[in-house]
Amino acid sequence: MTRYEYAKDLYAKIGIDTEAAIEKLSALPISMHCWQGDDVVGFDSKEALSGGIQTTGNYPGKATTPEELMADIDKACSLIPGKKKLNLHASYAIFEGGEFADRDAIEPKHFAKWVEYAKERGMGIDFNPTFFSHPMVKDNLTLSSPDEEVRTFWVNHGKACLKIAQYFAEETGVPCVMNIWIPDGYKDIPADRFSPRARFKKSLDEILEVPYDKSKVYITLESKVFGIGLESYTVGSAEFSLSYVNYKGITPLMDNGHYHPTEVVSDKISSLLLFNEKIALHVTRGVRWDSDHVVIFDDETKEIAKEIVSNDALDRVFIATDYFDASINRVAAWVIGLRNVQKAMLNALLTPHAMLRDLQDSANTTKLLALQEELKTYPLADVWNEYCARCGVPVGESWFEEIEKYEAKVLSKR
Ligand code: RNT
Ligand code: ZN
Repeated sequence: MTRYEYAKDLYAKIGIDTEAAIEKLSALPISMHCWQGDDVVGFDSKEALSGGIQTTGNYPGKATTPEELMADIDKACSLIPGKKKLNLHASYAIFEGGEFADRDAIEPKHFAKWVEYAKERGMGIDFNPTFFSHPMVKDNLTLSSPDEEVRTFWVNHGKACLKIAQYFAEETGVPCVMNIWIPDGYKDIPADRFSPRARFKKSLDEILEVPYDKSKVYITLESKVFGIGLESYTVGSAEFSLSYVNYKGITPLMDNGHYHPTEVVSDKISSLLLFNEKIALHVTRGVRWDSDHVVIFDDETKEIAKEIVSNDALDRVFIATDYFDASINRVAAWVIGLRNVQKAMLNALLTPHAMLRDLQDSANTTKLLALQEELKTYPLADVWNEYCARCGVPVGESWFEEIEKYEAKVLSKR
């Protein structure tokens, strides 16, 4: 008997079909954020990263060209099991032959190379307008700016991006999630909290005037609690974002780094599922603040996965990663984080949710706690290794040898 067969029997005894779990996981797309590969720099301007987010560290070998970034994404994908979707930011537009278009004027053709890349790999593409790291971000404001020239520039950026999102969906045949996140806020106590939010609302209304196919593009709005240098007030707060989403029938996006440190996204998922057809997540790891550390196999990541699976919402939740660590090998950072998201999903798929729910409903909380704790030492690793092998990616820590080789051969030469 192999270790997998032994595990399969053990799980069968608690009513879990490991084959079905593996099958479901193989079909679940995880949207992989391109920006881990180059510290959120992009290709359209060499402006320093702004918007109250920060990459820290100076590990050698970051991608500085589209070719390098694509090669690094390929390397990472070869070590990550499961289905991936590519998540791009507008700042990753690829200009050729000396041509350039500013953010308010980008067009689908500036992303043709990415479409070609994704199609060759059978991947869908998600998209994000880039409302930061640009000279038209004035006084840390974009869509909520009182300066009409600034606000209009960013409205036009949003509109341009919506057209590009639809192009991605049409080209790849896979719906595109277009996520709107703006950094707008104030470092110190604002005199007027209302007007910036009113302007943000107006700007979003204007962007959404662009006709788009709702079966092809899902527009999401990501809230935030605060950014670095913007500690006292955030225009796109949780209340603003949820209310706006509700008013326009778009999709809410929760990033688990965007709440107060004792709030957890796992507890918010069920509420949003009750009132939204779809929801979206940025899976990250905040350490004391929205630090965007690499996702690990920790309790909250497992709990988020549990909420998706136990609420039978695998086809209602858009799962994307969002972190940026510049202090370690960036390809490894992708692999570690995405393998952990996958592992957390597998862990949730191997949990007997119906049985546990019955214990809750019959108020048998003693047995519930006992079982929840016993399940923690079930042989998840044996099913995980089987899943990796079937996906054709390295089993266990052997993937790291590939990182060492790639670093020696490619990254260290940059
Ligand atoms: C910032 C948000 C946002 C960004 C990316 C780069 O706090 O999380 O999602 O991380 O768009
Ligand atoms: Zn995010």
